[in-house]
Amino acid sequence: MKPSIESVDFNGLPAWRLDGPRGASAVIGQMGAQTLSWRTPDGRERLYLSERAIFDGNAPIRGGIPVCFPQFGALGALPKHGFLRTRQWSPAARRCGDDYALMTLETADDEATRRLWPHPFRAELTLMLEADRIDLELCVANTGDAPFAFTGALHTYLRVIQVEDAALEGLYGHDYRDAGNGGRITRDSGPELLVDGPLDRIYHDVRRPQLLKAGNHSLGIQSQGFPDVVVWNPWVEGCAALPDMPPDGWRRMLCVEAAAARQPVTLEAGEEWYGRQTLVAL
Ligand code: TA6
Repeated sequence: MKPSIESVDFNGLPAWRLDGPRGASAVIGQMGAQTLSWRTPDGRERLYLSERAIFDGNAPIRGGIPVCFPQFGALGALPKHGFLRTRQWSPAARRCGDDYALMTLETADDEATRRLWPHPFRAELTLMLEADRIDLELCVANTGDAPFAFTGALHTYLRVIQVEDAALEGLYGHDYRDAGNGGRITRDSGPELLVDGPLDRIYHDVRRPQLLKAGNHSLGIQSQGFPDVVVWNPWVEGCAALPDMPPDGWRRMLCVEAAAARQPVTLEAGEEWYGRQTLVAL
């Protein structure tokens, strides 16, 4: 079957389904331009989406790949993770070739965003699906006549069978801000990161790719433009405090996020910025 893109209903919300080569597929929602599913040709779902995620068109959706902008987390006065993840985006481009399907959604400032954040901007999110790989690219343009600064992330929820058996390579030797330890800056000193408790870390200036080893289903993770990598797992108690997660949800996910969090990005008037995260099934 040739790659194609069609409009679908996803838990009652408008979305697009991308069918890629060799049976790969992805779903991207209109709300938040959030990638909600990515299946590789082996039929395996690679993203975690909570069974208790809320699809009311207003609340952030727990799982997939939320787009956080213009604020990462609670690092400022805006709503947590900014306001793009709950906005309705518009389709801007779609293209299919023999070995890919690509969809771009866009959004821009309006009265509602300017009430929260007074800057004119345009944002585009492009999802490109290939057989064993997805690329997500966020492009932000400053359409005003004064500079602005932002933080943000592609808040990727990766699905794992059992997080205690997973290991993340590639962060060795990097400093991270440990939100679980009062924001202390710590240097990672293990060749691989194992998850055996709550994790909420911002790794700084990561230039190497990461490798998530989860059973015999490994995933390569690479980013460009985003200097930081955030690793998050709420573990048992943290998960219990999240009403939109099932009690064992923590076990099925690990967030490995491409982020610009430590240092805000400054965009001059008329300038554009790009950040990309690539996931490759190995
Ligand atoms: O990226 C990690 C993080 O900032 C954590 O601190 C955690 O709260 C998570 O994001 C989820 O945030 P949310 O607002 O979606 O519940």
